Amino acid sequence: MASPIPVSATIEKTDYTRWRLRSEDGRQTWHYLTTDKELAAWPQSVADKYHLGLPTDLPSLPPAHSPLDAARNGLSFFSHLQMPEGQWACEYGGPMFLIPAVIIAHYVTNTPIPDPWKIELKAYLSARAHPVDGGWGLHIEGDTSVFGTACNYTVLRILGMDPTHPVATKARNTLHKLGGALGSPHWGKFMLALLGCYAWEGMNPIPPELWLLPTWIPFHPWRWWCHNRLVYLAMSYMYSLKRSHPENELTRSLREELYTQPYASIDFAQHRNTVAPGDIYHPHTKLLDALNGALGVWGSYLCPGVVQKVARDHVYELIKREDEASEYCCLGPVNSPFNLIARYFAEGEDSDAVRAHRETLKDFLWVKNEGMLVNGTDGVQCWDTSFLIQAIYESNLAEAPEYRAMLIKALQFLETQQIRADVAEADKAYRHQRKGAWPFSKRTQGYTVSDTTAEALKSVLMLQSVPGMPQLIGVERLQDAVDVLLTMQNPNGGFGTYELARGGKWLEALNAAEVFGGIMIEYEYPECTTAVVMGLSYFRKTYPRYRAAKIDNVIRRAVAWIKGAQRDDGSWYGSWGICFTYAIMFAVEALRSVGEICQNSAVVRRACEFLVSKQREDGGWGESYRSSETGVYTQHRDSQVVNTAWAVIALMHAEWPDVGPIERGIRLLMARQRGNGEWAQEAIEGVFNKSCMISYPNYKFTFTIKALGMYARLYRNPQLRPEA
Ligand code: LAN
Repeated sequence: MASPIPVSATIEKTDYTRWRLRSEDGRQTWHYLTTDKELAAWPQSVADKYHLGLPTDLPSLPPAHSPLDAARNGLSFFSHLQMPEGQWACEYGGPMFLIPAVIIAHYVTNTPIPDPWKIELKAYLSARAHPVDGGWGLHIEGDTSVFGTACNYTVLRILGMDPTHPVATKARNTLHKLGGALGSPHWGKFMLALLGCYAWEGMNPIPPELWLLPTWIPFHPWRWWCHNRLVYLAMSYMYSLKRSHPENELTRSLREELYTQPYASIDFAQHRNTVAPGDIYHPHTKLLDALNGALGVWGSYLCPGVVQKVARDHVYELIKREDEASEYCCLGPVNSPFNLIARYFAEGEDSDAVRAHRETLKDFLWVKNEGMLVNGTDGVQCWDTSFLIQAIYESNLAEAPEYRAMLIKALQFLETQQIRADVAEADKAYRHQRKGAWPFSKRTQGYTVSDTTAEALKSVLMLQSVPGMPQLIGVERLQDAVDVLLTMQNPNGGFGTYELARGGKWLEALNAAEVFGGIMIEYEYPECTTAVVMGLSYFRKTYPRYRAAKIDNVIRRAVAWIKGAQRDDGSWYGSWGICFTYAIMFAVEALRSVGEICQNSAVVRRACEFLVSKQREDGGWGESYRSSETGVYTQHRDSQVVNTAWAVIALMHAEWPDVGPIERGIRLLMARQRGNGEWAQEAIEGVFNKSCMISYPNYKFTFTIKALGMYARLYRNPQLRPEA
């Protein structure tokens, strides 16, 4: 077995006492201070230290003798991490293809990379290299893949790591064992082609001309899930130009390092469909291969140059609309750097758009003990803030004076982050209504999501119902949020993420990304559907007259959809958290809100029986990310605090008649708490597109505190010893 690389011996680090996290109107960016004057003027906060893995020196708290003590201790710790603007920030890493997208974009657009970033990016990739083979996977816990290894190896070289460095050597050897970069999936090939380290003729086509088709065509790109649509939008622009970074010493060298044969001898056109078997999650269908073949002929021989130009110009207009509607932040960390490259190719270095993009890329960067990484979004601000508010409310602590200031700040944050206007000419940009919505991250990013809007709406309603709480968000604005939610229900009653489903499920047959599942269209999700049911239910309680018939109808159909989505074994498949435990928690809450609990509902009983059957010896629950990949409940090696919190919340909502399993779960949560009130980071919590995992580090606080607090409220806070 290969030996692990002694990281400390070979990897440089910056001085961690110099990093600071700033938040301005929800925009979070890390800064490395260089002068003593700066350091004196801007002290490091507890939150900075915590995120960087430095000692926080928070005191030990009195030991918890009851679940409420434990919830309070958790809150005491977590309150120190609140940002001055009122939100909670955290790392949002996991995916291992985001650093390549951002760093390759820097390189291709001649955007300087500051030295402290270079040092910490190299440190992060070194820390996250697979301990045995030295490669990288699709995500931090995944098996080594060609995509992860080829792209992150390339990043290390861009950042100045020598090919003879032990980290680079080990990764390259592994890449070669896997067949070299020829086996990269589509997005990997694309990034290497931009750099000039893969030939454009080896790419399956991404023609911008698709955007010129009439919109009634069932596979027109406007119908695709927005993440897929916007990544392919930018890709199609660059594909059509077939422009690469000019050859230089580094790219010439990479051309030889990345492959198992001399670059000049490779017939790239033969490798469009070469993908390393270990990388594939969603294999090509015959339909996709046929379409790729036809589009290849179209692009090479049939498409008149003028049509290409018209298509490219049209796509460029759409890219500009995306930039402007998001203040250059963009939907996510792939289309953002890709849009930067498109704008750079079209307008050159000195354009305002290029400058603006260079700034906003910083919104995606994060620094932690292991180094610098790229987050899955420009933060988790609104989402985690909503869950913290709900945790306190469900624990019956919202009126406690000691949390008042923290809650007011959280409410103030949500007040500032509601989206107040629709996108200009929304139809032309294929954008959904957004006025009144809350985004996942910050207002300026500008995307409504059904459940981020609903969770924030619910949280605001909860807080504003607390006596003496300032009424920061007036009824019109709450109605705006309701209005958006009411536009987001699909004909079958379920809710997707950002938009209505615009295309048929058969479109998944055209999924060209190879490494992800469920990427082509909006699907309905129990998590999103539940959140909307809950948001609307809270609203209806407070404002029973506004659009009452419509709201009743939407809730009724949503609940019916949730029931219909239950699997035969009583579970629901979760798409955004791991996995069944997550979705069951949501579904059961929605059912409870319409009065269905174990005593009167077979649906709820079956869900709880499923959960109880998965409880482990130590009283906890622990689900592996393999559940998300395979669709089969898979136990993690260990119980997990976050899964346990989700499971006991579900059982409590459902009023599972036997308190035994719930109490054993609660004891596990108490036993895992540290003396200062925190919980340690365990396995990765979240997922997208079935195959890629993503971290939600704040869940170990928000859901755990909620579980403990709910237990205290429902079972009169008995004295409990932590041990099971
Ligand atoms: C997210 C993050 C939040 C998440 C929830 C709100 C939790 C969910 O309930 C709905 C979907 C949503 C908004 C979501 C969708 C997909 C995202 C944006 C992500 C998982 C974070 C990163 C991911 C994005 C697709 C990553 C970039 C990769 C591509 C395949 C483009």
